[in-house]
Amino acid sequence: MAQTAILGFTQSQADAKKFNKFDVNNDGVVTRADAQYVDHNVGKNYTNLNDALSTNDDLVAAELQDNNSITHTITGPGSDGTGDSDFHMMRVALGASLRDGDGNFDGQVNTGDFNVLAGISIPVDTSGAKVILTLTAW
Ligand SMILES: [Ca+2]
Ligand SMILES: [Ca+2]
Repeated sequence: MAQTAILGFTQSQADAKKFNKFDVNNDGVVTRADAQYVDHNVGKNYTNLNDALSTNDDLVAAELQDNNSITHTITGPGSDGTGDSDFHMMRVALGASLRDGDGNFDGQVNTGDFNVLAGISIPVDTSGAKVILTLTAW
């Protein structure tokens, strides 16, 4: 027998309660802000009390694979052995709206991203000299 409604809800009410797990900041849309949310929680584990107390972020929402740890690499150090990572899943969900090298998640790839990736702060070069970077943050 096909189920046409969830007990206590009409189908339209149940549909309205559906959510997209990639909307990790729960603002109703999946954007680069969700990727940034996952990114700044990489390395945390929502079952670790110190990690949970270290942020106001919802670590359960940022952990997309349901394996406790929030990861950003699919192999090697920092990976969880699943062959995927939370950030990679977010990246796939965003597609072309998250560009390679967009380290500050503003939709542009420029010197601002270099500063983020290098962990430094330098003045913007206004001399007209071109800086060509090929960066991949993930
Ligand atoms: Ca969102
Ligand atoms: Ca950027």
